[in-house]
Amino acid sequence: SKKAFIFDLDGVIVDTAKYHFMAWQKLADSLDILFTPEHNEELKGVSRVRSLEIILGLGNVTATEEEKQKWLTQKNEDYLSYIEKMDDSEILPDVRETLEFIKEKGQGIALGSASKNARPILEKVGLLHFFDVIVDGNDVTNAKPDPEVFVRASKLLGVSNEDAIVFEDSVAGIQAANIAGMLSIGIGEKSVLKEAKYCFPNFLHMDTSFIETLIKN
Ligand code: G16
Ligand code: MG
Repeated sequence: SKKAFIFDLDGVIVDTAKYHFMAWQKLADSLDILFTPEHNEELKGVSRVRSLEIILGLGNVTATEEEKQKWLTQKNEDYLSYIEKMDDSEILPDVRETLEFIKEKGQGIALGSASKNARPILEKVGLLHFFDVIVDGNDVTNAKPDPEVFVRASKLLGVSNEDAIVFEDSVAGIQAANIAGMLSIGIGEKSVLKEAKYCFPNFLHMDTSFIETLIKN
């Protein structure tokens, strides 16, 4: 039967984590909060609002709703300015080839991202046309590890959860896939993505024969 291949965006398709980090660091600096690359690990796959809460927590900063809104807007404006010049050189290794292979095999392809900026990013790097379905931060109310984003994607592809395969770089995302009963494939370090059914450092390490097996099973 047809499978649903669901891709996370940040950290799987493109490395936008560095731009998120730059924008959050600028905000943290302005609030005198120490925010390091190590702290940034906690923000992977996490929504914008939740990310701000984590950063404010690091500095024990309390704020009004109005202030928080202002900072969220500021962060996103900075982020948008950093990604403005993004192009296809920022696609992670072998991602395009993997998408092409899955497409040739007639399988469903979806994006399942927490980001509200997912569409313009896919457009900038020239990968938008591969996706039959896009579910992003604008469509869901519950953030990963809640499986809402992936469940919605497989439903839109007309595929059951059992026939869905999720590529994820975050712990929260792997948990979301597992909770939904989907096959979780970690892209990153096995020591971090312990709960993933399979794990690869990147798509260069994933043979097309592995994807063929996923389609057949
Ligand atoms: C991405 C990033 C997160 C970011 C979130 C929201 O998720 O991993 O760090 O906070 O999107 O992004 P935005 O502020 O653009 O709405 P994913 O699910 O693509 O890895
Ligand atoms: Mg991610």
